[in-house]
Amino acid sequence: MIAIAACAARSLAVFGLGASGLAAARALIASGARIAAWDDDAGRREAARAEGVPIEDLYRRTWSGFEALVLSPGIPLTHPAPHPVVALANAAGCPVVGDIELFCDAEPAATVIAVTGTNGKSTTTALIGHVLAESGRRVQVGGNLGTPALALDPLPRDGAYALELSSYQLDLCHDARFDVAVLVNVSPDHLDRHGGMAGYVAAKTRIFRPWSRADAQLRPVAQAAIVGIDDAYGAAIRTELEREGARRVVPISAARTLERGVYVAGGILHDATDGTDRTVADLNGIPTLPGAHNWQNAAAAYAAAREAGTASEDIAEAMQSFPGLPHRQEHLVDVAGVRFVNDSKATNGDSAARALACYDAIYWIAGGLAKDDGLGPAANALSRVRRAYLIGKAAPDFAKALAGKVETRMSGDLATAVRQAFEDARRDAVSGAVVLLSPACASFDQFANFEARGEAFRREVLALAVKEAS
Ligand code: UMA
Repeated sequence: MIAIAACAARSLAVFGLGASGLAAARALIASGARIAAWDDDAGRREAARAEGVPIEDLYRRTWSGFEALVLSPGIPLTHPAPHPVVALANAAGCPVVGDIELFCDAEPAATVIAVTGTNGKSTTTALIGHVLAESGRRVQVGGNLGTPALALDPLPRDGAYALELSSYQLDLCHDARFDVAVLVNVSPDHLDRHGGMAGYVAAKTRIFRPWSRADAQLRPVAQAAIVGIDDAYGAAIRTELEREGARRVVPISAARTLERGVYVAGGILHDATDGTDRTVADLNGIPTLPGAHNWQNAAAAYAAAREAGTASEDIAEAMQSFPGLPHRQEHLVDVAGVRFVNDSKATNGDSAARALACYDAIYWIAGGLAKDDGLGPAANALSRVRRAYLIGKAAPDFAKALAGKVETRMSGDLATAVRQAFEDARRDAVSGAVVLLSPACASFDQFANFEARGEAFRREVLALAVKEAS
């Protein structure tokens, strides 16, 4: 747990007692803050009360005594409308902050590497953590990825934190600063929450807020900005950062060679950060980093690890043993020549399109709760899809969008989709057949979250494997 000395004896409201809110409440109590916490869910309140978190109804409290509201990232801050508790804080002139702001208030001595982006930020963060750990560094990995930032262990100056930050978390950052800040890519996502693309991009760019000159001199490494420039948003942000000149800027690309920066061409990772092009690693043989989108993640992770002081050769070697992450193009098992891949984390069309580019004969399970742009880029990435198995609320709309492009089946639920996709793949007997769960949708119509959806897929697939083996 991170101690936040700056919060000792401060009076704070904490709203939301899920993973991040509870971690914040624990860290604040341990740091000597006076807190009043609340959650709309009675079960969450009781669980927190049972471990000693002071519970008070924040809808009925006088707000003048609070110095800040610590808000959980999933609770609406500004759009579509501020949550009523946020409105109470705003009316009382009480600043609204998140757990990442508190983490930075704790002034961690170690290097803080923060990673954001629309897609690939979890993989990039995990890869950075893996590379640093393999090179002998003490490292803690968390944030949006899973372990809340305030639940991580304190680290000495030569350690490093790798934090995945969502746009929700960045929206709640005001003075938070990070040593190495990484933006992997930007494409439309979470637009309802940020009031449109401008709000989303503004939240993402908060990751690059520079240290003051005096503070920068006290940090363990020089401040750096790693920016993916394969999309127009990232390219514009890079230009702006270079114009500002506060951070060293390292552009990265998986789409073109760069005279200066880190790029991947044909799966070969190149480091040209100082203007001299050096070949660093061959990514083609790393099974946990398939596809060009993972080249982008690897380039970002490489650049971040370099800026954090890791040697090129050590990074290249450690990448080879990256174990990958669950629910992100996770190879589960091969049954009767059919490969099953769990990409439940693909909650938008952009992410699904990236997975659809990686396999040759795809039996594609898609659907759930669609985003505003429906299938988005996935609707044009169908050349290797042999059939689509549609589930959840989005199924009728996706069937219309795919009509005339690819044959679809209205599977309805995941278990049916797995069964139908396997039967078809086995009957077709083409080489390289893959049953791919890459839904291009949120999961909330049928599952608690994408992890639950991925675990349900895993259970269905393993049951099928057992049945086939018996
Ligand atoms: N709540 C209320 N009132 C409301 C809404 C929610 O009281 O109107 C309460 C809920 O009852 C619950 C709590 O708020 O107890 C949930 O807070 P939360 O949604 O912020 O979730 P946490 O459990 O704190 O998890 C958060 C991140 N969740 C979100 O941003 C939605 C987790 O990211 C993250 O792993 C965790 O902190 C630790 O840092 C998940 C996520 O889905 C994976 N992230 C989004 C994404 O990746 O797209 C941004």
